Amino acid sequence: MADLKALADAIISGDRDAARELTQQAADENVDPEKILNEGLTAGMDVVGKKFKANEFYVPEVLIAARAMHAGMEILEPLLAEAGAEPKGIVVLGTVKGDLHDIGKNLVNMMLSGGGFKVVDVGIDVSEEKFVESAKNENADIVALSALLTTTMPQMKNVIDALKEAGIEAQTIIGGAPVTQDYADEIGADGYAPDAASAVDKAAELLA
Ligand code: B1M
Repeated sequence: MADLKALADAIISGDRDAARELTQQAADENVDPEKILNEGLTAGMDVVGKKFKANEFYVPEVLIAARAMHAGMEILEPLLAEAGAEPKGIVVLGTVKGDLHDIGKNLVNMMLSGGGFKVVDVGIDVSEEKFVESAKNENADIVALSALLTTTMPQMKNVIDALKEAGIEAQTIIGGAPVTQDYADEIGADGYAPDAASAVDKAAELLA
């Protein structure tokens, strides 16, 4: 019988083969794909996020868990699409212009995807025009900006201003090592998250 607790545990321990097998087993038994996602894959990633925040897990453990999550998602995605399951929200995510750092951004992507959001990753060195265009095209609920350099932080304000100018109502979340809540307040971002797991909480809070 499908064991979603074991599936969550497979994600937490980063066991890709077990994650794939247990997802397939649950799908074969016609368990609702949303239930498999929420009680298996996302439940596991939620624990991973909490452990990461508490410094019990580090970047490698998160990457391995995300890899296991992807293995399950490969099976689940077509089933979710068939069932017409809605994501929790659409997030356009990128590292701002002039900045090539993407390891943190990729973790944010993995956590948000694991948390049930549709993430459109627009990459690194992304101009304000590109953020505006993607937010429009994707009908984004959230535009999420990462910056790792003190010299590229001001670009976050340019993106936020450009979104406002274009009349885009998406909420904005910013993060990255030099970014702070004070800075978010200063430039008019809707939210700040200090780490990838907190970005999921913040996104959920903003869309609640
Ligand atoms: Co660069 N680099 N780097 N670098 N680099 C730093 C950031 C630096 C602190 C190193 C140092 O001097 N001690 C320094 C910045 C100084 C500053 O501005 N304050 C620096 C510099 C100066 C530079 C160059 C200018 C160096 C040069 O060429 N002279 C250059 C700039 C290139 C450019 O971007 N234009 C440069 C280049 C590079 C590499 C390309 C070599 C490489 C990046 C590879 C890649 O990303 N694919 C690199 C790396 C690896 C680093 C360090 C060593 C590690 C960054 C990292 O990935 N950390 C870094 C020093 C350090 O941090 N120890 C450094 C791990 C990652 C998981 O953490 O990205 O902080 P982080 O993400 C966290 C949170 O910040 C948060 O969640 C993540 C996980 O919880 N977070 C968000 C991130 N984005 C978020 C978005 C959110 C929410 C949370 O919401 C949307």
